[in-house]
Amino acid sequence: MYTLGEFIIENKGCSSHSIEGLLRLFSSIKLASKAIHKEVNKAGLTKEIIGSSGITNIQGENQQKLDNFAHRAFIESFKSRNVVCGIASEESKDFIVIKKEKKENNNQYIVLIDPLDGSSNIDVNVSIGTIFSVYMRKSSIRMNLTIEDFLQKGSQQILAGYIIYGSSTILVYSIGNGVNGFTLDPSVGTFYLSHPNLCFPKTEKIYSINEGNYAKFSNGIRRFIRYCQEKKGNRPYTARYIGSLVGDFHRNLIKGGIYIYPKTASSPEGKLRLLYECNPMAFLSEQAGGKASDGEKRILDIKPIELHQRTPFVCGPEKMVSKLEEFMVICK
Ligand code: P6P
Repeated sequence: MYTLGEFIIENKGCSSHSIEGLLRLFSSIKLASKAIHKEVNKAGLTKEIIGSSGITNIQGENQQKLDNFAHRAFIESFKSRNVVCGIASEESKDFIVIKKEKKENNNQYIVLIDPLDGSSNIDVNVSIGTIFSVYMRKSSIRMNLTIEDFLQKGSQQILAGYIIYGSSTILVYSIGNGVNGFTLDPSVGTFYLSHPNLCFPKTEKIYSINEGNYAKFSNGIRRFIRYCQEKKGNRPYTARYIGSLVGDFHRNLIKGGIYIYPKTASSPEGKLRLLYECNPMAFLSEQAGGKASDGEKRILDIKPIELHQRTPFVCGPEKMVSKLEEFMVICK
C-alpha cells in the first residue's frame, strides 16, 4: 500500500514539476494536517480549543479557535519547509510573504488556503476540512511578490486538494492527472493510498443545496430542485446537505452527487470564495470527470480581481451540472 510520498515518486513521470519541490510541499501539508487532526479529534474535550476565539476574521465571521490554530499550523509548516514563497489564507486580509532562507529554486509555490472550512460544525462534531490550491509564482524571483501572483485563473493551478477531518482523516489531491485519496493511519502518522483514481460515478444519486434559501433562489435553481425531486428515471435524487463544503463534496465525489451554492437575493455573489474554495474544488471536479461552474461560466476560466471575492458555485457529475445550467438559461 503506497504512502503519499511513495505515490508522488512512483508517479513523477506524470508531473512536469520537481519531485523534490512536490515532496517538500506535501511534507508541509501533511505536517499541518496531522497537527489539526489531533486537535479536531479531541475538540470536544478541550474547552480551550473549541468555540469562538472572540476574533472576527476578515470575512466578518466569528473566528473559531480551531480556525486560528489551523491557519497558524499551515503558515508555520510552509515556512519551515522553505518551499512556498507566498500564502493567501481565508483567515488573513492580505497575502503573506514567506522570506527565502536559502537560494532555493523550489520556493516558487504560491498557496491559497482555507485552513478550516465549515468550522461552525466543530462544536457539533460534523466533518470539517482544509482546502488548498497551488500555483507557480508569476513575478520574477528577483522581485517582490505581487497580488497578481495570487489572482491567477483557476485553470493555472498546478495542484489542488483538501483534507477532510471526519470519521477518518483523508487527504485528496490532483496534480492534473486524476484524483487520489490518502487516509491517515494515526498510529504511525502516515497517509496511505486508500482511494485511487477517484471519479464521479456515472449514476447520479444526490443533490446538495441549502433548501432553507429556496425563497431567495433564482427560477433556474428552483426549477432544478424540482427536477431532482420529480419521479422519473433514477429520480427523485436523495437530498443530502451537511453545511460543510468538504464533507458534502467528498460524499458526492464518492457516491455521485451535485453540490450547489448559488447566488441568492441576499448574497448576489454567492457565499463561497473563488480562490481557496471554488477553484480547488472545481479543479478536482474536472479531474474526477465532472464539471464546475457558477451556473453559467466555467469556474476555472474566471479571472480573479481580489483575494476574497465570492462566486456562485455548482460542481459534480457533468450531466447534473449541465442540466442545472440548462434550467438557468431556460428560466432566465
Ligand atoms: P450555509 C461553511 O461556512 C461554508 O463555507 C461551506 O463549507 C458550506 O458548504 C457552506 O458555507 C454552508 O453555508 O449558508 O448553507 O450554512
